Amino acid sequence: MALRPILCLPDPRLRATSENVGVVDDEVRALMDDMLDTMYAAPGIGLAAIQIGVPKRVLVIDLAKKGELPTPLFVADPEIIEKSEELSTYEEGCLSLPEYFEDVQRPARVKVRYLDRNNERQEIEATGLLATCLQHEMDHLDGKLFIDHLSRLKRDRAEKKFAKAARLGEPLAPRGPEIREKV
Ligand code: K1U
Ligand code: ZN
Repeated sequence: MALRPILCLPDPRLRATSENVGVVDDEVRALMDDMLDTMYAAPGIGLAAIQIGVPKRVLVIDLAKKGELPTPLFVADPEIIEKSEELSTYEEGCLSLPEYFEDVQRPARVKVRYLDRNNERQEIEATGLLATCLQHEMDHLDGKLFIDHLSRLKRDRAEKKFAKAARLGEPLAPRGPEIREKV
């Protein structure tokens, strides 16, 4: 197990498009394990490989709350094969944009095909926070951040805030938002 540093905006590597792994072998499993440890330590509920500087289409998610049994989801080479017309709104955060939270609207339900930790093909139908988190992490694999779903004004403001923090070397500590769906 190893904890890896998480890249923060404006690191240009966050804008890279990640490559499929093709097969989940021991090397990918070791990456998944490091990602899970890094995500738990942050703490967060999801992490994409590019956030630790590895441009592979791999992500991990665990929505279990403090005190609940861990329920990690290991995902490689995911594809959205269905998405709903219906949208839902969550306040999103990102470990690569510490202390920044905004409402984002996305499809309320998605069906995703992927390879699991044992290299087996799986399909998952997700709603609620899991659907949001899967889409957020899959965006990272295409170099997309949740601020790209906001208005130009909000996105520019966020980019300036993080550029300034990087210039000043400000430590922006990761923090969890109050996760709830907007009704
Ligand atoms: O950086 C990431 O991609 C992870 C991100 C995932 C996410 C959060 C909210 C909506 C969509 C996707 C996070 O984990 S931010 C931190 C966070 O949400 C959290 C931290 C501690 C406890 C609970 C939540
Ligand atoms: Zn993120």
